[in-house]
Amino acid sequence: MADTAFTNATQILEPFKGVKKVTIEEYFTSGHRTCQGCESALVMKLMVKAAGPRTIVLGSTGCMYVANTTYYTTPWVVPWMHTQLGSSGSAALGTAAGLKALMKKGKMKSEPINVIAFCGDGGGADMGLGAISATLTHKEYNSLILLYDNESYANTDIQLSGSTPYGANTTFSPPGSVKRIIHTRWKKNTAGMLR
Ligand SMILES: Cc1ncc(C[n+]2csc(CCOP(=O)(O)OP(=O)(O)O)c2C)c(N)n1
Ligand code: SF4
Ligand SMILES: [Mg+2]
Repeated sequence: MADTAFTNATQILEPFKGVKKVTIEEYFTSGHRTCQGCESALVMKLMVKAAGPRTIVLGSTGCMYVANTTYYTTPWVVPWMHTQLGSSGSAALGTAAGLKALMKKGKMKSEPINVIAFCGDGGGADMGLGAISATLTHKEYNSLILLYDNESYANTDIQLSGSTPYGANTTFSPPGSVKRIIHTRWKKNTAGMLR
């Protein structure tokens, strides 16, 4: 039976005003093997705290997939799915469209569910830029794409990405005694391009 109450609504989330107001519930918890002090893991932890429990997370290949889902372990408390390196946009759109269809047909309760697809800078600023661009053209589906930018292809040993800043020392741009600066491109303005 079709659900006539379907509205395709977005969740209204109140911002945490101050560190003491941040919820103690964890939706990204222990069980990962990121480097100590990993900033990208902190992004995941805080992102899903802000989004709340009615959230589906999709993650493209990279550190936040590989180090977070070592065989038979995961820190994700909310539903999570891996997607291919360049397909965070497609995964977000497909999931949002799937939820919309199921809710419209009355096959699941009609309620706002956050669909958040994350990607690294290699996955989002380089490889998956086209898919993200296409997803942004579909206003009829609710999804969010979060690019965590560690300014390199970190998971495969810190190679240059389009997001790597000028002069950075990476495995593809090691400084030497003859040439101190190997990487001479400026960082890509991904958010600006997409806007
Ligand atoms: C199509 C494809 N090409 C290459 C790889 C190998 N690969 C796995 S993770 C990764 C690095 C991804 O970098 P980024 O998206 O910036 O995420 P980070 O590892 O920095 O978190 C690469 C190149 C892959 N998995 N798929
Ligand atoms: S290499 Fe990967 S796991 Fe380590 S700090 Fe960087 S993003 Fe985190
Ligand atoms: Mg990266």
